[in-house]
Amino acid sequence: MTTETPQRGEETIAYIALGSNLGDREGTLRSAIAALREFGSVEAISSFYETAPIGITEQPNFLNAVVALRTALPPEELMAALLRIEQQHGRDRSASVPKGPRTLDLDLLSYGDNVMETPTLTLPHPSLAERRFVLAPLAEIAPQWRHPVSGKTAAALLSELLHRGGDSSQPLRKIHSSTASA
Ligand code: PH2
Ligand code: MG
Ligand code: MG
Repeated sequence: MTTETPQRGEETIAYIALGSNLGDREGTLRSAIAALREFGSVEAISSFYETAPIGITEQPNFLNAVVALRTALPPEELMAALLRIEQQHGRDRSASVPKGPRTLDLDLLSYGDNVMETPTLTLPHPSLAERRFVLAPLAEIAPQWRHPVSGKTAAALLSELLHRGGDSSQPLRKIHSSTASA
């Protein structure tokens, strides 16, 4: 019941996480948000958060953000569009280390209430609840958003993560969304 893919033409809110830690990070995020407008309407843009790298820590700091996109594209097609936008911004998956530095990373966090797992797409994003660099901007634009499996809000997930000690991606600097918006 929560897993139905909408009919073509029906619109759904998708949340997309953006990250960049190579080149003109802010310019890249702005340009990626502009590119998303081809696939729907951008309803909200978080601040841009400067964050320390998680995982491989020997890489530059990231600039992270989350946007809400109202779209009629089905989830697999939206995911394919995100990969194309990554490529258009210099992302070369064949020549780079997994979880390493990248000009642009676009992760589909959620697509309405969809819960699905295919070889190319897992919804909601499996590590969403573990990453402060995702939850902080998500909770900024959609504190009442609910995880379709746990039923917890973005605000609750962020506060739980912080109570567990968080991770090392606490915001180092925030570029306000009014100045960050594309
Ligand atoms: N993305 C990763 C690995 N580590 N760390 C931060 N702070 N921000 C990211 O977007 C990020 C990361 C792989 O996608
Ligand atoms: Mg990622
Ligand atoms: Mg990714």
